[in-house]
Amino acid sequence: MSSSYDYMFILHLVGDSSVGKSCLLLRFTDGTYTDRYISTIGVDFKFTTISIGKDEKAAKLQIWDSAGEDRYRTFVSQYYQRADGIVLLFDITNEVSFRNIEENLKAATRNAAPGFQKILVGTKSDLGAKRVVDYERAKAYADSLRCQYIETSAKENYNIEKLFVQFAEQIAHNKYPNAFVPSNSQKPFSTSRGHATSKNNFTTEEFLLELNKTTEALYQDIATNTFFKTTKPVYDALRTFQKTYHITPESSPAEIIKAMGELTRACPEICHESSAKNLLQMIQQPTASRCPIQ
Ligand SMILES: Nc1nc2c(ncn2[C@@H]2O[C@H](COP(=O)(O)OP(=O)(O)O)[C@@H](O)[C@H]2O)c(=O)[nH]1
Ligand SMILES: [Mg+2]
Repeated sequence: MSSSYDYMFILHLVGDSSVGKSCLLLRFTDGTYTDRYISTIGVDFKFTTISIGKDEKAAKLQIWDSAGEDRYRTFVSQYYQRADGIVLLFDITNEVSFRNIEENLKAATRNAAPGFQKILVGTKSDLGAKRVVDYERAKAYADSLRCQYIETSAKENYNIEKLFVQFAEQIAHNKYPNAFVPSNSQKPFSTSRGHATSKNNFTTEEFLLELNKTTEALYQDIATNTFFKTTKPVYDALRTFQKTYHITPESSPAEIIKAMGELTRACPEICHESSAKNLLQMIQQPTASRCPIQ
C-alpha cells in the first residue's frame, strides 16, 4: 500500500553494440539524445515510472542497458533471471545486427525466467535512406518469434514512449490477466515513416484471400500456442468479427478496414495481441509485394 507504483517490471535491452540501446534508454528516461557513442561499461540501469492501462496504473520500469561485449555476458546473465521483458534491438541500417538477434536472444534468455515477454525493435528509423532490413522482413521475423515489431528513432523521438508503454501493457496483461485492464485508447504501432500508404493496392478478392489466410493463421496460433490459449477474448473477438461482418466479394476494402477498426475499438484485448495488430496493419498498409495484381 505504501509503494508509489502498482506494478514493477524488469526489462533488458539486448542487441549488438551500436544498435542504439543507450540512446534509446536516455531518450526515454532523460529525454535527451546525443550523436556520440555512449560508452556502456558492463551494465547500467535506470528506473522510470509510466502510466499504463485503462485505470492509469503506475508501472515502474527498471530498464537494464548492457554492453554487448562477451566478457560482460556472464556477469549480466544472472540479472536476466528476474526479467519480465526482453527488448531485442537491431539497427535497420545494419544487416549483421539483424542476423545476430537470434544469438543475442539465446544468450540473454539462457537464464531468464519462464514466461518473460519479448519485443523486436528496429532502431534508427530516421535513417530510411540507408535501410538494409526492410519492414516486412523484420516483421516476418518477429512473427516467427511470436512477438511484436516496432521501429523507433531515438534521434527523432519516434515511437520510443509507445514502445515502452505498449510493452509494459503486454507484460501486465500477461502477468495479471484478471487484474490488469488494458487501455482502450491503445492504437496499433505505427510503422516506419514513409512506409504507411493509403493507396489501396488490393483487389477485393485478393484482400479477402489475404484476410482469410491471416485469420486462419491466428486460429492456428490460438490452438497451438499457450500464450494465445489463455487469451480467449482474442479468439472470441475474431469469431465475432467473422460472424458480425458478412464479408463477401462485394465488400469493399474500405468496408473491411472500417470493420476491423470497429472490432479493435470494441475489443481492446486484441490490441495486446501482436497477430491481431499485425492483421490490422497489414490491411491498412497493403504493399505491392503482397498483391501483384492491381
Ligand atoms: N541516426 C540515428 N543514430 C542513432 C540513433 N540511436 C543511436 N544512434 C547512434 O548510434 C550510435 C550508437 O548508439 P548507442 O546508443 O551508444 O548504441 P549501443 O552500443 O547499442 O548502446 C551513436 O553514435 C548514436 O548517435 C537513432 O535513433 N538515429
Ligand atoms: Mg551502450
